[in-house]
Formats: sequence, C-alpha cells, structure tokens
Amino acid sequence: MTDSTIAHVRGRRVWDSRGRPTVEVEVTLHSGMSGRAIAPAGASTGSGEALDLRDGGTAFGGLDVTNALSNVNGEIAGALEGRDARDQAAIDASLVALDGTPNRSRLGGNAIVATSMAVLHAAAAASRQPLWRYLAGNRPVRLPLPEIQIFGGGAHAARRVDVQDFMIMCPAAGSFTEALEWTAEVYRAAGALMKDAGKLQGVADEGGYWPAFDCNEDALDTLMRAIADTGLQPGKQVGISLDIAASEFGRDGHYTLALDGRTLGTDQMIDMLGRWLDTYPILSIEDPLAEDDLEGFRHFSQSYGSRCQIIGDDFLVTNADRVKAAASQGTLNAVLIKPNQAGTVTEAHEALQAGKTAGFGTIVSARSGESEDVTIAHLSVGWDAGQLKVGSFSRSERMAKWNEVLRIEEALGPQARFCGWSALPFTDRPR
Ligand code: 2PG
Ligand code: MG
Repeated sequence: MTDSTIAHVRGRRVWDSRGRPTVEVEVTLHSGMSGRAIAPAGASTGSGEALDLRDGGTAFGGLDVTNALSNVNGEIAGALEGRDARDQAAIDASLVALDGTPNRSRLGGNAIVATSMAVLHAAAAASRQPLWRYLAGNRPVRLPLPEIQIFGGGAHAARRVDVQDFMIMCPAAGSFTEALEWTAEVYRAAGALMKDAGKLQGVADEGGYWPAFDCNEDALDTLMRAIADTGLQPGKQVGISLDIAASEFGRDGHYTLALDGRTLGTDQMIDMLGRWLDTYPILSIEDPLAEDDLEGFRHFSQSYGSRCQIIGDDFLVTNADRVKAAASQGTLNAVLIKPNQAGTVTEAHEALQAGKTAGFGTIVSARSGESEDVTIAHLSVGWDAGQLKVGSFSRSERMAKWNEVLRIEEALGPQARFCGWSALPFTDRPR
C-alpha cells in the first residue's frame, strides 16, 4: 500500500447550473488526501457520446441520478478501492471494462467520468502539485486562447435563433489576462446595445445574452457593433467564433431553420455559412453541418479550411478513432475535447493527442450544464491544448473556469506563454 492507494470512493448527488441533479465523486486515498469531481451534462449531444444514466420517472423531470450513484458507491467503489490512483490509464480501462457497453449505458457515463476525474484529482493531490502541473510534468505549457460566448442560442435558448453559440476570440491579446479584459469590454458593450434596443432579456444557459433577434445575421451584426464599440478591431484583434450545432436542426442533408421555417439542403447551408464567412471576421466555426453529413463537412473544409478553424463536436464526440478518420478524410481541422463525451480522462486525452498528431486545433470544452468544477481549466493547460471553451463571461460556473486559468497564469509567472494566433490551425489570417 502506498500514499496514493485508493481507500474510498464515494458518490453523492449535487446540482448543476441548470438546477438538475448530477453526480459528484470523491476519491480518498490512504494518506487522507482526496480528489473530487462533478459530471457536467450537455443539451446538444452527439449520438456517439457516452450516455448519462438518468432514473426516468417523474422526479426532476426524470433526470435524477440515483442509479448512477448506486453504481459509484457499489460496483465502481469495489473495483477501485486498493488500486493506485496514479495508474489513470489502467483505472480508466477498468472502468470501461466494468461497464461493458460501447456507450457506458450500464454504469452511466456520468458515474464513470466523475470517477475518472476524481481519481486524477486525488493523484495530483498525492503528488502535492496543482493538477495542471501534475499533468504537464516537466513539459512546457501554454495558456489557452479562450472562446467566449456573447450571445446564446439554439438548444441553450429554446431555439430562439438557430446558431447555438455566438462567441469571440482575442488571438491578438498579449496574455490570457488581456484576452479576458477585451472580452469583458465586448460583453459589456453587447449588453448595452441589447439594453438600448429594448432586447435585454437575461441570459441563456451558458451566460450569453438571451438572443432576442429576428435572424442569425442580426446577432452577428450586433456582435460586430459591440466589438467596434470597445475600440478593438474586428478581425485583427477580436474575431468571431460560431457553434452552429447543426445536428440540432439538420438530418439526411436537410436543415430546417427555426426562425423562418426554411429547409436548406447541404449546399445551401454551405452557401449561407460561406456568405457569413465573407461578411464577418469568423475565425472558427463548430459543427457547421450535421453529424451525419460527412460529404458536407468535406466540401465545407475544402472551401474554407485555409482561413477558418472548422471544429468537430457532435461529429467527432471526443473519439480518437473518429479524429484519425477525419484527418484522413479531410473533413475538418479541429476537435473539441469534452471529457464526458469520451467517458474517461484517458480517452479524452487520446482524442486530443490524435488531434495534435493530425495538426488540428484542439479545444478543451465545458458543457452547457456545468458546476463549480474547474477540472477542464487544468486539462487545457496541463495538456497544452491551446484553446478553451467554457461558455460566456457571466454565471459563476463559467467564471470559475476563467478565474482558475488566471490563477494558473499567475503561478507560471514569467514562464506564462499565451497561445494567441498559434492555437488556430489555419494560415490565412484576416487582413
Ligand atoms: C457544445 C456545448 C457547449 P452542450 O455544443 O459545444 O457549448 O453544448 O454541452 O449542450 O453540448
Ligand atoms: Mg458544440
């Protein structure tokens, strides 16, 4: 038995940022050190994701997690107690084998990912290092380029507009601190514009302003005005990033827009996005097409991949094999990394490494249902991912992550390096 031997694994029910039940796991080592993590939850989910186990029935809309918690406190605890928390890969492999299903539906993706992350925290605590440093070892790390939401939309705002995330990126900022400062100004300016227009109606699930717009372009124009109002240069200093989350409204090559009820074919969808790319300084676009539209992705990437980051989220579901296939098929140039989509820390890391090997942009990402858990802030630095997507610049489940990166930046001191433009996988910058 060593200091890092697992003594207890305990699951408990806590509540997420949407007021829904979720799984927290606490792993205590023989030394008395411990690690804790909370499972996040998506609203726009890819069909290939690890599955959250929910009770069904009437309580809390069927979303309770008592079965997932029983699995943590029963089978999972039984399998992990006595194991060394530093053997992350072996522990994650055991969790996958114990579950035995391709999508973690027996024990629950929520039970498994919270356990996997709690084991990681416990191992870092045993090494008496912050998590990001434990992950990085002696390798140099960089502070991620943040993607920050200004307006919500899609499944996070009752489909008020089609696009799910209207975000900004500040690749010309000199530091992570400065990127947040610029973002804070844009967020304030956007709020003021909404107020003046009589459209300020609170915020959506990830803290971006509620999208009280008549069309998607209205949101883009308002975003451009907000950037300009701060005195920052759109394109050169502050770019736009969109998550279309097209699987939410597209299938079999047909895309039905919520606002006007129009149905577009794949080519028309690509034309519409292409017009946006020609009109606005869009640096990044996520899930521009639905997860079943491989040809659409390939076509879109061929047309725009040299001047825009094209991210697979629902399309890749943080799966290393899918990332490798995307690299050989030329369907995109970046991958979103969500630990709960993959199921375990190890699988998420494998997907990230596959992305790096392919020369892709790699973005560690939160979910729309979040908590005070800041694991992903540490993963983004410790894995040197280059980018971090957490939602907006309000609501403490979002701010907790941005603030944690500020603490890491301070701890790095003179060694702090901000990714900026280098995080983006394309060469033709906006002029
Ligand atoms: C996404 C995420 C975060 P959700 O689609 O990228 O914005 O949303 O967690 O609902 O899948
Ligand atoms: Mg997405």
